[in-house]
Amino acid sequence: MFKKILIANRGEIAIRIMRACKELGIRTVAVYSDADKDSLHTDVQFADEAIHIGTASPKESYLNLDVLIRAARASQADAIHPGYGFLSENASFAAAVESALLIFIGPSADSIRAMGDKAESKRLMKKAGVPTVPGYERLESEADFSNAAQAVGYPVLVKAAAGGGGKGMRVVNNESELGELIESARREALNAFGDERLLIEKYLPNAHHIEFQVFGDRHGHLVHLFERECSVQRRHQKIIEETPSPLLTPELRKEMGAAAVNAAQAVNYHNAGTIEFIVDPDTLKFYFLEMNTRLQVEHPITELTTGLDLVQWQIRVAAGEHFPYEQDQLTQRGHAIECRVYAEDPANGFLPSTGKLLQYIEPRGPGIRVDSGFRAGDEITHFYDPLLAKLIVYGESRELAIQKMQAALREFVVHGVTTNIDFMKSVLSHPDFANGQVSTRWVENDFNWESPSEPPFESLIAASLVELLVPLPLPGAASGSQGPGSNEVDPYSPWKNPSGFRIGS
Ligand code: MV4
Repeated sequence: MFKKILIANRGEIAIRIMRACKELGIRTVAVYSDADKDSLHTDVQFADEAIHIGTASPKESYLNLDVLIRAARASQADAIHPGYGFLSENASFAAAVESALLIFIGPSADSIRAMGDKAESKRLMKKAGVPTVPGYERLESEADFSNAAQAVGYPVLVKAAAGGGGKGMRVVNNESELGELIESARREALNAFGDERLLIEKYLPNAHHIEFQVFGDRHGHLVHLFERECSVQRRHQKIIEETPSPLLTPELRKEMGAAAVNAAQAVNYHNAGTIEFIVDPDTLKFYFLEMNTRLQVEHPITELTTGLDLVQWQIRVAAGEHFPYEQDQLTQRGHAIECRVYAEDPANGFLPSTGKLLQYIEPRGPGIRVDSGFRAGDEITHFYDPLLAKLIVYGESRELAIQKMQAALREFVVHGVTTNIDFMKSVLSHPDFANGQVSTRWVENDFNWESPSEPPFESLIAASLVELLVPLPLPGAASGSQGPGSNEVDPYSPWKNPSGFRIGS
């Protein structure tokens, strides 16, 4: 097993990975930029060492391959965990890590490369018998595009061949729009990926986004860990994820799971990965979209319903261990939901909200998990993702999980920055959500949110002052008393003496 792992990331995911390392008895190396000098992920309670890697600009720190590999070497780490985002899906980074005789905790550089190109991965999937959306690749002339669109039938979707995540994507409703939208999609694709190749697909307007977690070891054993329903999203930013998906039947789940395993096997996949599908709710047909060759933000809901620690297993299989469970030994139990608490203002076009976290109290209780990289007093800056915390709950059923999430959101206290907490409460209490009838367009097209009217600014100031300045008394304790038990005739009361130990008998 590894003795020391460098975590090439920041915030909540760096902390999540460090917790797994501690549990496995592995030492941890944090890295940080100028902006993260005092960030929680560098704290001694999580990291054994912390290495400064550059300026606040990601290009000069968390995206700098050379500096990260040098830091791993200098600290004598055996392996690097990339987390999600940053360099996690950069095939050159994975290759450079291995060239430096370190272990990349993730798939091979070849798997990352094969799945990185959408046109290429789509061709691979078709060959492997994984359903893909009807469409055409390798289009050159205007006539090629026009014929392809005609053949699949409008509306069509124009996508960038090089990348994913919705960049360079255009819905084309009829022939007259085609030329212009191809031009703008080309420009955007060239800008984002340095590659202007496009493909055309049949557009599925009411699709659900359902992804399957896959997991493989280095010995060719590969399973799926069921699905996550991620349709509640806005501008390709996910907001709420849950598992199981309310849309899937046991038969469809089995079929999609088998397709996900096939997809991953086609690129000799090992470690954690995710196969994204869209599902047409009318026909219940499913189609491969892309593969994310990394751990995902929403992995905790899979952990809560399967009972597995995905990050621990990522580390263990990277070190060469066998993944010990067969597909038929793996089960889903209960229901889990994740809400992404963002520092943003839903009433103002979801603009990021920056500032000092004046007050920050996470909800607690049975079945509640909070993954966050912040504590009260921290500064939320514009340099990085505005994700404040992931609130994850487990309930025996979907209804109970929704109720628990509602209560937990009400308990979450954040002062100093604006958050989407009220927005999410409102989504969770919408009948469409209760019925599980939410497609990827729902938040933007069908959900009309009105922010609750705010209390006057003066009362907010007064309330904040009270919270900051007035010390809270112990419940039931008059000032100067011996504590809550002092009136009782309990000879074992810890209040009998200041140390809490009994003196004599
Ligand atoms: C689609 C689609 C409908 N039809 N393809 C969005 C990002 C990229 N992963 C592909 N995406 C989509 N492809 C066809 N043929 C709808 C989406 C889509 C989407 C997919 C997953 C999650 C959120 C989404 C939001 C809008 C559109």
